[in-house]
Amino acid sequence: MTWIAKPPLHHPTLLRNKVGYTRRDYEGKISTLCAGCGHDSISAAIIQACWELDIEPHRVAKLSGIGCSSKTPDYFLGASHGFNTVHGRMPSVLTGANLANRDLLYLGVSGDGDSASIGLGQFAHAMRRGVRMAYIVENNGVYGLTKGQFSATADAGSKSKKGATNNDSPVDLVAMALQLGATYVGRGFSGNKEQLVPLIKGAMAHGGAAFIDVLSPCVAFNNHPGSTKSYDYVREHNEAVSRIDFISPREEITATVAPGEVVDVRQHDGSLLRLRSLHPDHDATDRHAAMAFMQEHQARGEVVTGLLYVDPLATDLHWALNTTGRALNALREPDLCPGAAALAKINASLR
Ligand SMILES: Cc1ncc(C[n+]2csc(CCOP(=O)(O)OP(=O)(O)O)c2C)c(N)n1
Ligand code: SF4
Ligand SMILES: [Mg+2]
Repeated sequence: MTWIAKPPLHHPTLLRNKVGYTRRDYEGKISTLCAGCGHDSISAAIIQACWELDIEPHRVAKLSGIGCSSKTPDYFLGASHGFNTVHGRMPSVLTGANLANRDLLYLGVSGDGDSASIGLGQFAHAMRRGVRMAYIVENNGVYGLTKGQFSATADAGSKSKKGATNNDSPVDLVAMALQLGATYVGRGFSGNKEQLVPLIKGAMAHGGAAFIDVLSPCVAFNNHPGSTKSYDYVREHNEAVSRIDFISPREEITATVAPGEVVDVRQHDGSLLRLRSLHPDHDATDRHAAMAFMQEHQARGEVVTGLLYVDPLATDLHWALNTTGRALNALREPDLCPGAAALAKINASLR
């Protein structure tokens, strides 16, 4: 059915957001992924998040690598900027785009193969440098596109569809993002849209490197008993740390909740993350506590999901490099060439 184009006309009564768009305006082409693939649910959550955030589609740049996961930007935000890069190279291309034009909102979409194998170095440096973006890994524990080989996030002892055992230790991108200095770190599950949509909204509004690892079962190659990335396994072992509500700066804060149950975290743009703690011993604003909490629960075989860590005062690479506040691609010759007198002054200071 992938040759069928979506009809461009929408029903006139469809609900519009504050910038005048319907949810359909945030969709892309018809997906070519396998029916039931977790990645399609993540695309739906991204569409929902951007529509609810009232983001004008032309303000978003979506970049990806190679893989079934990296194909998904074709299926959402069809009116946004997009760049499908080389396998594992999304972070560096996104970094360059972000430095050239800081006025866009950057969405990096990747897979566990794309980010934890060939792109591990790229992932690490984007996180540690604080490149402002929402970096989403659609994690299924296999290379889906190339027919189901174990990826670097496959758990030791987990089994392939044909019964082979994976003996290698897994790379945990959440633990790495925390250690490397990412300032917004969460884990979601493609089967839990209620949790995923606000996680994505918080990441899009975040002022630094935001990372979300989304467990996203591959129904073709990794959804069998013995897999730790199947729908059944994740549902049975999921341990949610918090329930998150995202409140944009324009919304009135009306909910009243008993103190102690809720932590309000205000991000730099004024948006509010309202965290209803489901675990009294989890503090999402303490990086070291978040790491210890996650590793403790992981050792018990639990898959911890929710917002694990956030630094509301996050800074980004532009701040670190002290770049100009205006997008570089908007600077004209008079801005870039200060003139002969300024050059003479610089030369004199170097003599
Ligand atoms: C440089 C390079 N090496 C290898 C490949 C082959 N290749 C394509 S996709 C892929 C793995 C994709 O896995 P993942 O990122 O987990 O995405 P998924 O398909 O599982 O969503 C590989 C190894 C490639 N395209 N380019
Ligand atoms: S092969 Fe797996 S990851 Fe790729 S589209 Fe099919 S279910 Fe999704
Ligand atoms: Mg994969």
